[in-house]
Amino acid sequence: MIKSKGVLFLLVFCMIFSTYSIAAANTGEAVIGESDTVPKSGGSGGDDQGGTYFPGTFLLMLEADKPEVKKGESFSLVFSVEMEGSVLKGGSFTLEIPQQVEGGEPVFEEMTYEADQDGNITFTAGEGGISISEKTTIFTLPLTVKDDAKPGEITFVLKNTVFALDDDEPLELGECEKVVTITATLSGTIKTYGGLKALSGISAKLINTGTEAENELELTLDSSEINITPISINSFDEGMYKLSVFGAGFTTWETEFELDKENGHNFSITSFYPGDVYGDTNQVNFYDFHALCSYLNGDVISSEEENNSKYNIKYDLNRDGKIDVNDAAVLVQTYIASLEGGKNQ
Ligand SMILES: [Ca+2]
Ligand SMILES: [Ca+2]
Repeated sequence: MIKSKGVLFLLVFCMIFSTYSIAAANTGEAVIGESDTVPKSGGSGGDDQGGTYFPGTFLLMLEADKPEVKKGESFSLVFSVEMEGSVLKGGSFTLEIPQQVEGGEPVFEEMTYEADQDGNITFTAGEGGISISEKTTIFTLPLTVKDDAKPGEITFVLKNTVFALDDDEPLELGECEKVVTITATLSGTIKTYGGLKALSGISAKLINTGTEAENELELTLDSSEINITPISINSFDEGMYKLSVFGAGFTTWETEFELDKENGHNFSITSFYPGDVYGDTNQVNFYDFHALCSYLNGDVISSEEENNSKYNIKYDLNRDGKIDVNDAAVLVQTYIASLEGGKNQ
């Protein structure tokens, strides 16, 4: 269902295609007629020879560089215009930005602009204006989907569009909109313990329990947690899945669930514990502490030393390249946390 919507939106271009009827008078003035598709119109034009030159066709386009976006993903909204034979001097518009996204600064082509807090933007072209004939980009707006955005369609509306063309009165053009779909995703955060420095030997897999097809998930580490990079639900068949997070020296975290194509999944994992260096019970306990201390035996074992066959990553619980008393401290900390949090929940 979401896929078919996505195809539909590929076809949705915001276009206001406005044809003006022009009646030339002997005085050289041209009268711009009312248009069904442009709520208001105005302006006049003429040349010294009495002919009419005011452009007959306006095409405004609001487009996105991606029809579907995920939580946390960046994309661009592009406003462009096609007006045969016109020189654009400046203008203004109001841009409504849905709350599911946050934006950067718009980037105007060869123009300066001012924006107020209500989304009203006034722009001015450089000296002499900008000649427009073929499709010309007015601005590009970089946007990012917020991490708490709900999946679904969002609409960008550009309205109150006024263009100053040539030396004529400002011309009020219509409204323009673009629909973008935020796709349901699988994402998550994994709490870390003891100041984890790297993700060496740590991975997460999504396994279809029916077909046993496996997908390795991309992980990133920030100061306090591991993030599962959001992945579009549309990539997966419906059915039951297992999510596993595992690492050398860590307890394994697993859950089974039915894929929710409408809403997606966001896992908050707090019981992926460093310290399970001994035994197969998926627990951190005194035996692990004893094993680490015996292995360490008062030495600092570094992965930096050449041909260091003694370094075993499973004991390097904070993944700083050394096995030392700090890793024993991590084990104690995680042992307490695992007592409070229960066994591998
Ligand atoms: Ca253990
Ligand atoms: Ca270490």
